[in-house]
Amino acid sequence: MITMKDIIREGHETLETVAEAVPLPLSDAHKHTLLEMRQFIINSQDPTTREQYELREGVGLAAPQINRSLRMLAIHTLDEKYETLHDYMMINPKIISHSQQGTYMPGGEGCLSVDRDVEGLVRRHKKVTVKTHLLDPDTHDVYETTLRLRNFPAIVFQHELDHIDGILFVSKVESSLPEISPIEFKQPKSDDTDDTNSEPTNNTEE
Ligand code: K1U
Ligand code: NI
Repeated sequence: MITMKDIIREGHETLETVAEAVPLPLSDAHKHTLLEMRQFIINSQDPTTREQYELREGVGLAAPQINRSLRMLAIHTLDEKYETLHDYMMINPKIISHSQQGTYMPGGEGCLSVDRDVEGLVRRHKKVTVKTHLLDPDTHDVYETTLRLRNFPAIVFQHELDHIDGILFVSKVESSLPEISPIEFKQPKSDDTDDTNSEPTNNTEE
């Protein structure tokens, strides 16, 4: 099980190194690592497990953060409207196109490899189209696909992609971004809202 002890921190050379492409077909060892990375994120989002193992809550994790210099990453998060689950284990992802429009996290970004609050905003593409191999969490099959991500999931993806390119968000912060708009997060649903279909759906890729 991955815990905070396995996560390397700012200053470690692996976090400043461009990671190597992952050989395909995916080895059982690399499959295991990616599944463990996804499980870490899920554990970190469960209040009981988070407290028991003293985890920091996260929505993504890239292999270099556990000192594996490989182009693999996991994302497990709802979108900014709390409607769609984005659950991906990506191998050798590439941005094939992106919007001209930019966006940013209104309160700045955080990182499990950075143990301090960093003030400032990080410019990101609002939409990205990503070609990647995905590991299926149920069948453990690997397949190639194209994903279209926008807003919060797109920001998380770009943050994780930076990790596999040896870049930390701290090197990208700007004090203000007046020409672009931040992501708007919907207020989390309260119990008294009358929404007959409030379960998140899974993002479907093509
Ligand atoms: O890569 C990492 O260190 C994970 C990092 C990813 C990330 C954070 C913020 C913007 C983009 C990417 C985190 O998950 S930090 C925790 C976090 O931001 C968060 C946790 C729970 C709910 C919502 C956000
Ligand atoms: Ni990070």
